Amino acid sequence: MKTNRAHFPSISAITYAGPASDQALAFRHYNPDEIIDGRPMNAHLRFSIAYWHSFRGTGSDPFGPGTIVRPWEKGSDPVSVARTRMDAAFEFFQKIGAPFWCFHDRDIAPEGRTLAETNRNLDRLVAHAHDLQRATGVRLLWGTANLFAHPRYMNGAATNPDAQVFAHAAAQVKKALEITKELGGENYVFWGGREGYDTLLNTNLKREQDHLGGFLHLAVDYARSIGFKGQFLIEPKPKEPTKHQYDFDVASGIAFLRTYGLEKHFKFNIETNHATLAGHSFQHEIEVAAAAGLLGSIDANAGDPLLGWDTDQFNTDVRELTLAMVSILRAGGLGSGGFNFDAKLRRPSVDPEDLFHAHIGGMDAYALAFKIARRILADGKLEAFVRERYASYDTGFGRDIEAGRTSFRQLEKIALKLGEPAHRSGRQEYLENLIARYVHG
Ligand code: XLS
Ligand code: NI
Ligand code: NI
Repeated sequence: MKTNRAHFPSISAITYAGPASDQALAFRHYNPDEIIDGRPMNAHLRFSIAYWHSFRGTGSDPFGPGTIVRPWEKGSDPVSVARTRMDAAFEFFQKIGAPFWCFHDRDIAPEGRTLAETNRNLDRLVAHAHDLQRATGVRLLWGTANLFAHPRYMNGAATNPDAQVFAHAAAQVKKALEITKELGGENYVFWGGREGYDTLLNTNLKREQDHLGGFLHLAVDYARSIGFKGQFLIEPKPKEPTKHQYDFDVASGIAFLRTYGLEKHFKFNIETNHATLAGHSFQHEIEVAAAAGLLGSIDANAGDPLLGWDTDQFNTDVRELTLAMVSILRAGGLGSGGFNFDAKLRRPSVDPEDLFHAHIGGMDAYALAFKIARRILADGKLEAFVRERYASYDTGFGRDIEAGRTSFRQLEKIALKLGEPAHRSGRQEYLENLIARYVHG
C-alpha cells in the first residue's frame, strides 16, 4: 500500500539530535532506538497519539468556536473526509515516531442517521485503519466508545435513567469492542464522562452504580466471548462534564471495582489532569493504583494550576514526570499500557507544525524523566532512605506487627517498657534537594 505523504510536506521524520541540539524539530532526549536493559526506548515508553485531540480538535472552547482549520478537512462526503484525515494522522504518527495511537469510535467515522448506518461508516474506516496500521507498523494502544458527546447520553450512558439509552450504549460498546479487537488493540478504555450526576435531586445513586457495574460485566463477558484478549482499563475523573463522576479517582475506582467484583478484569488508566482535578498529585494516583496491583496505563497531559478544568496540556514539567516515573518503574512498569498524549494544542496554536512541537515537548520530557528516574533508582539513595525509615518493622515486634502475630495486650506491654519513642526527622527538605540534584544536575 502506498502511504500518502502529502499532508505535512514541509516536515520530515523527527529524529534524535541529542541534548546539545538547538533544532526545534528534533528530539533532545527521546532516542527511540537506544537500547536500555535490552529493549529500545520506544518499547519502554510506548508513546501513543490521541486521535480526538490531535485530529478532531478544532480549538473550540466554551467561549468561542474552533480556530484550527486543517488543509485535509476538505470535501462534502464525510466518510471520504474521514479517510483523508486518517491518512494525515498516520503520516503524523510515523513522522513523530509514535508506535501507538488511540481513538474513540466516533473520532474516526461520522455518525449516520441510524445505528446501523453509523456501524457501516465505522466498518469502512476500520478497514482503512487496518491498511494504514499494516503499512506503517503503528499499533492500537486502546480503543474506546464515545458515550458522552451525543445528546442521547446527556443523562448518562450506562447510568442513564432510561433503559433504552443503556441498550444503545451497550450496542455501541459491543461494536467498539469488535473493532478494537479487529485492529489488535492492546487495551480497551472506559471513561465515564457522563456516568455521574449533575444533581442528586433527580438521581438514584445506588441504582445508577449498580447499572454501571452490570454494564461493565456485560462488556467483559462479550469481549471474552469474541476472543478479545486486551486489558480493560477504567479512567477515573472527578468531574467535567458531570458535576460528580462515579469513578472520581483511583481510590473510589478501586472501591467500585471491588464492590461489583470487577477487580480481576480491570486496571487503571491514569490521567495527570484528572488526578489534579481530584485534588491529588499525578504520582499519588499512580501509587494508589500500584499499591492495589492495578496500574494499567497513562493518559499523559497536564492541567494548569490557575485553571480549574481539564485543560489537557502537553506536560513539560520534568520534575513532576520524574516522580511519576519513579513510581511507575518501582511498580514494574505499565505492562500492556503506554503513555497516551491525551493533550491538545492551545487555541491559538493553529498550524500543523504545532502538533509536532507539542508532541516533541511531551515525548522529550517523558524520555528525560525516564532516564532520571532510572538513575534515581539505580543510585539507590532514595530507596535506601525509605527502606531505613521503616526498618523497625523488619525485626522484633515490628516484624510481628507486619506478620499479624501480635495483639493490643502485647503491644501495651512493649509500649510501657520502652517508654516515649524518639522523634525521627522525615528529612523532606533533604530529599527534595536530592531530587533537585538529579533533575537539575
Ligand atoms: C476526558 C478523557 C477522555 C478519555 C477517553 O477527559 O480524558 O479523553 O481519555 O474517553
Ligand atoms: Ni483521558
Ligand atoms: Ni481528560
